[in-house]
Amino acid sequence: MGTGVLKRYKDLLPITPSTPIFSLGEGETPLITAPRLAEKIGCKELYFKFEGCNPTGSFKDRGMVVAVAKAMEEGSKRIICASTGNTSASAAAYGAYCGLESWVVVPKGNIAMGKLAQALMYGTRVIAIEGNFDEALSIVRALVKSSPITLVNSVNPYRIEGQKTAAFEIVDELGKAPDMLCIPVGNAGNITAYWRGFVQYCKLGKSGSTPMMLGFEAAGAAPIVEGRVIESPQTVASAIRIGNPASWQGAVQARDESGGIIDSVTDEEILESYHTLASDVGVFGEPASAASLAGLFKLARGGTMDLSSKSVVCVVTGMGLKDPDTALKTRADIIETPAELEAVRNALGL
Ligand code: AN7
Repeated sequence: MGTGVLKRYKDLLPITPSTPIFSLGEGETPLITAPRLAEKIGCKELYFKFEGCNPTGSFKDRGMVVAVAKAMEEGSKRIICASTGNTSASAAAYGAYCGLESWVVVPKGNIAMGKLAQALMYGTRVIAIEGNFDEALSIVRALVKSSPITLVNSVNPYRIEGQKTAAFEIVDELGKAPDMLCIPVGNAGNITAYWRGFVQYCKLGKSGSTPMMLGFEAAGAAPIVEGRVIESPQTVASAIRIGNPASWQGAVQARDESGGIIDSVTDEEILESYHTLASDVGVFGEPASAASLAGLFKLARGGTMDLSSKSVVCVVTGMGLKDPDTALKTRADIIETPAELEAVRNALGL
């Protein structure tokens, strides 16, 4: 349909006659089937929901278009967010489209290069704090209490509403809910949103069941798994370097109501799946996005769950091109030769 989230899901979103309807082309992302990897893992069907195909390269656009439309409806002129990178790129793009002033607060030195480039190009004001995401979020939450600025982090309920549309798309495409959904967990807004979407579709009679929700945090940034705030979270997956998720309760509820789990995966496991996803499936996600596949591998290795009859969807939350540094740091096997036929032939072993 190519109409965007607001138009396509008008009836299932908090939209009124005075909500502006616009789109940068968010949503309708591919659900990619991966039969060879399914066989390797031992599950019946495996799909990747590639959210990197959204206009700014991450799932955030689904929620941002709703949050920004509502900000416009309310007459707001300025938006702000804290971000590990993707939210800032998305806020900046939709802010630019709507002519809003946008500000983003990011953890200095811990945001992928492509995301920073996006925020700057879209014309947002970037403030890099000497601190982490959790500190940035508490600063912007305090700021909006005393200034007329709309907060567009996922504590803004319209963000979650928009993001649930990814669950709708999965059910629409498969004709039913999958048995399991694997998803990275950072600030925990997305797992909350997917669960809301699956439950809503079930209540509407559009699916007969809801999936088991399997959320995965990075091991050095796993507050929900450890049951405590992590003061100084660490992980190669900078997008989910979060120690005190705003939607903590939403994630726990999704886990418990769906009979699922929230577990952690190590940086090593994340990087291995990051490479597997690209080289075995042709899907280049960013490191944080590989946490879902890493989690599925861990589950399969653990052997506690019989996956052989299960259909599994792994959410690939963001585009790998956003973080060329991690790609090039972990895959550097380039062969250099003189510009001669023989040299290239030799290099290829022909
Ligand atoms: C690629 O941009 O929090 O659990 O500030 O960018 O809903 O937070 C990003 C999070 C997963 C985690 N994958 O989602 C931000 C930000 C990617 C992400 C997550 C993020 P949530």
